This record gives sequence, structure tokens and C-alpha cells, in this order.
Amino acid sequence: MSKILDGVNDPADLKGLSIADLNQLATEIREEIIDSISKTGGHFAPNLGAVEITLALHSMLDSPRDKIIWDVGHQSYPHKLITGRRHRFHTIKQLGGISGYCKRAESPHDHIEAGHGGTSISAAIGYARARDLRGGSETVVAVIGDGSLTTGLAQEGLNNAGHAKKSNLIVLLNDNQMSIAPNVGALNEHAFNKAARSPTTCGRSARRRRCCTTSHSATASSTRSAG
Ligand SMILES: Cc1ncc(C[n+]2csc(CCOP(=O)(O)OP(=O)(O)O)c2C)c(N)n1
Repeated sequence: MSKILDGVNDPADLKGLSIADLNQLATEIREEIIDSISKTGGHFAPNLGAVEITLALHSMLDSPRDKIIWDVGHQSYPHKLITGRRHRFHTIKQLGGISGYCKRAESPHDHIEAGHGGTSISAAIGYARARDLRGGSETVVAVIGDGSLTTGLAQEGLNNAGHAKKSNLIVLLNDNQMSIAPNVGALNEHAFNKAARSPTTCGRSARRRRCCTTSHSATASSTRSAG
């Protein structure tokens, strides 16, 4: 049976797909990642958790004109599969193969080469600043995980982004409540992460505490591959 993924060589191919098609495509992408990465090695969990974000961004935006900047880059496998690299996906992290991270030489849809966590927001500010200087209008998105958001560089980026007040600069928090291991530290415990995770329906502080406790313990059993 032919797959929807067979007809997706570029993000533009997503444009005509229905929500049901996109759901089916998400399943196919997960199957492809599991089949391939179980043979070559590579990252599972960050990618299996980033399929819907990838499809949502690529079906709404106009990449590579709009810039999607993946923090770390180890969650970019779904992005690779729909940006013309599916035929080389089986070579990921192999000698002479494609990278396990974003790489500009591989695709016009990759904009930075990272591996270190926390760099995406500052990079996105740079792209937004360059755009504004030349009078462009494209959207710039930094996609950053909750683990990487606790890094000093990400904090500096947020500080700078708020100060720079760039239009059309989005910081998308990919919050799976897990870093390379369970998140630790005061920022994770007490600042933005807890606030962001509190369901808006939890009006009272006691109920809010219960909601957070539930969501933390629910993810404690998640698995995460090494970065
Ligand atoms: C500066 C830096 N420190 C440590 C690491 C090791 N490392 C790789 S991935 C990762 C955590 C990623 O978690 P998160 O940002 O939440 O993204 P997710 O994998 O959950 O999508 C860490 C700490 C790194 N890549 N860079």
C-alpha cells in the first residue's frame, strides 16, 4: 500500500493534506524512524515526540523562506524526512551519511549547525535581525526543549529577544518534561516550566499544585536516548 510519505519530498507537499492525512503521515514518519534508527542507532524519543510539531510548523509555514531553527538538532529527524532526505535516512550518523543534527550543507531547510543545547533563540534573533535590516517579512521560529531552555545561553537569548522586540519571531517550547534525563534545577522547578505546565483550568493554587505533580510523575517513566 502506498504511503502518504512517498509523496512528500518537500514541505510544500504538505499543503493540500487534510488533518486525517497529516495524522496518517505522523504515524508513517514514526514507523520510518523506528525501522531505520533501530538499525543504524540514533535518537528515538526526541524525534518521536517532535513529529506533530514538525508537521504543524511545516504545513503552516513556508520553509525555507520561513526559518525553523531546531535547538540541539537531535529532534530534527521528522524534519529531515520531509525535506528531501528520506532516501538517505538509512545513512544517518554513518560514515559518509547524513548528520544526526541539522546541517546547512544537507538542505536549504537547515539554518544552523548545533549539537549544543540552548543556541536556537540567539540564532533566531540573528535571523530576525538580518530580515528586518533588509526589510524582509519571513517568520523565524526557534523550537527549543524544556531541558535546553534551562541553559544560560537560552536565558540570554530570551532576555535579548524581549529587549530586541523583533516582530515575527516565535520561540516554541517543546515541553516533553524530560531532558537527556529527568530535568533538575531551580529554573525547572520554580520558574517558567512550572508556570507553562499549569493547565489554565487550574484556577486555585492547591489544584494547580496537584496538576503539576500529576504531570511530573506521569513523565518520570518516559524514556530518553542519550544525546
Ligand atoms: C550545552 C549542552 N549541554 C548538554 C548537552 C547534552 N544534551 C543533549 S540533548 C540534551 C537535553 C535535551 O532536552 P530538551 O532540550 O528538553 O529536548 P528534547 O530532547 O526533550 O526534545 C542535553 C542536555 C548538549 N547537547 N549541549
